[in-house]
Amino acid sequence: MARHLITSAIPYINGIKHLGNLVGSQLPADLFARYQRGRGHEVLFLCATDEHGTPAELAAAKAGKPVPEYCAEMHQVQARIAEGFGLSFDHFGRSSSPENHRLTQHFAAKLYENGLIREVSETQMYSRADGRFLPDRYIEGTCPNCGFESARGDQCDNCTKQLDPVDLINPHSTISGSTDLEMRETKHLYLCQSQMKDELEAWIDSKTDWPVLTTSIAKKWLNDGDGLQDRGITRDLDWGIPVKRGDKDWPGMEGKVFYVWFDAPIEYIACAQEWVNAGKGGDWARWWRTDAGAGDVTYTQFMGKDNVPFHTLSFPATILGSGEPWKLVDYIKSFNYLNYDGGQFSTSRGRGVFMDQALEILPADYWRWWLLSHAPESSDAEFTWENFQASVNKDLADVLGNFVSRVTKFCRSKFGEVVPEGGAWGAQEKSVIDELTTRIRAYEGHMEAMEVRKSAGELRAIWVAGNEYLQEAAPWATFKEDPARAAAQIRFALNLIPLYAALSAPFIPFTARTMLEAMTLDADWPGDIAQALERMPAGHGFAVPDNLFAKIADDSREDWQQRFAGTRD
Ligand code: B3M
Ligand code: ZN
Repeated sequence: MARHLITSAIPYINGIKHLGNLVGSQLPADLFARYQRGRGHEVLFLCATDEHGTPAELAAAKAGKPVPEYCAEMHQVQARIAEGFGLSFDHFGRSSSPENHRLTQHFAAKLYENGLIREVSETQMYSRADGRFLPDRYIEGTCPNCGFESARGDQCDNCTKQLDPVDLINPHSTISGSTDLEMRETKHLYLCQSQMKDELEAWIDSKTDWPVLTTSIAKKWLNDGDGLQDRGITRDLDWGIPVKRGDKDWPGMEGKVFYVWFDAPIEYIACAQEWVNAGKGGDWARWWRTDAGAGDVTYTQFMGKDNVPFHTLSFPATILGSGEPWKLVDYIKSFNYLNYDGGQFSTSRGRGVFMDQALEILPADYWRWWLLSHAPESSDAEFTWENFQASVNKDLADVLGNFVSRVTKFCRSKFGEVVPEGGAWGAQEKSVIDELTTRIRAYEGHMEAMEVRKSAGELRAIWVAGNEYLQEAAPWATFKEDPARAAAQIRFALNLIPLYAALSAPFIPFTARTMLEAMTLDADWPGDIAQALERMPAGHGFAVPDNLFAKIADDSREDWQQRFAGTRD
């Protein structure tokens, strides 16, 4: 049994995420976690809300609530929606947890002891109109790298370059719009990433199996300009983790907090501690400390491409720089963007489908299937309602749903709700077993490699094989001349249902459960396929499930297209 530590990028607390966010990290991470559990491996799957920084402050202000109260509420909301989508986190933590406070302050102390933090007196943008220093996100201006006009102070959304606010051309305050900004002196801590460049580069070079998307972004920022830049890790904000050296005050840093991107990845570790403290697990260290058994853990991270620099450079710099035996990530699966109907998803403009709305209109599995089978892996992908409708109606309703419905209903009408006898498999069944064996082994290969679209394609082909069998065997015709042979055909087809459920569960867990419940079986990953198709012998009782999927009508599609064109709140 292998051990898999899996984390999804932790979503910002500042509102409900859209489907593009979902498919870029949490959903494929869930697919992989469910698959590895299905194969019988030990999995710890963690996610959390990212609660610090200006996004949280801004959203709380907009909601008219104190930040802690806003975060506590939004965490609940996000947790409920995650559950609705079947995201099977072992724990859904909070980056504002006491565990993360302690651990973040601990890392800062270690980095300081190791000479990797320096204090920098710098001048920073102060807004006279707003009466405060402006953190990165409260400043917008033109990106010096690509010329994009709405680049934020911390990163350009257009070219992904990590920025410092002072780099921006024509900066203005996003609170008041004021350009009456002045540079004032303030002291901050910098993480000396540049000192670790060689170590980081060697580590990234050793990851020859990583997706090109991940390594190309890492390499780009590793060698950007003069090379890896030192990064400011503190901010003049009220909300966040107070800057301390372990539990000791940090002279000169009073009233400052750590930068959200410093503490957010540390939450991956703190989340395992929260998981233990919530009474769900016994030992976090065997997942995270190589001196406590984490040496044999395979750690995989999932994230959108804009998060890659922080996970390939900044967070590893924190881990390596601590000089302590923390587990480093083994594999980073990153994603491109999902666009929405001819444009971009936009949280600020309410354009596109958000996670709560998606669940209001259709069951989670419809979305899971479409999103995963169209995951933006090799390039950006686009959601269109036509494509979504076609994919749900064809793959789910016509292929899988129809198969289950025809087989179970035909059996009920001719043999009752028990698996009929009817003798041994013939040539037709054996050829399906051969095809399925090849396809299922290919499916496993794609799932191991986290090739999401290829996995979906193979799974669809596995479903199609069942439909084709049914079409060719035509038990309804066979029944007239040779009822025993028809019984064997139906026994074979019925046995495909629990097989399909086990294989499909990572993609469509709710439907898989319905299928298994109808067959009164538990999921069992198929080893030998011929054997797997003997799980339900003659006499095994089952129930005809309700239709697994309803087709999407043109009317509904058009309604939704209108409704989600933009203007949420
Ligand atoms: N919250 C950004 C995002 O949700 C950020 C990820 C943090 S991962 C440690 O895309
Ligand atoms: Zn740019």
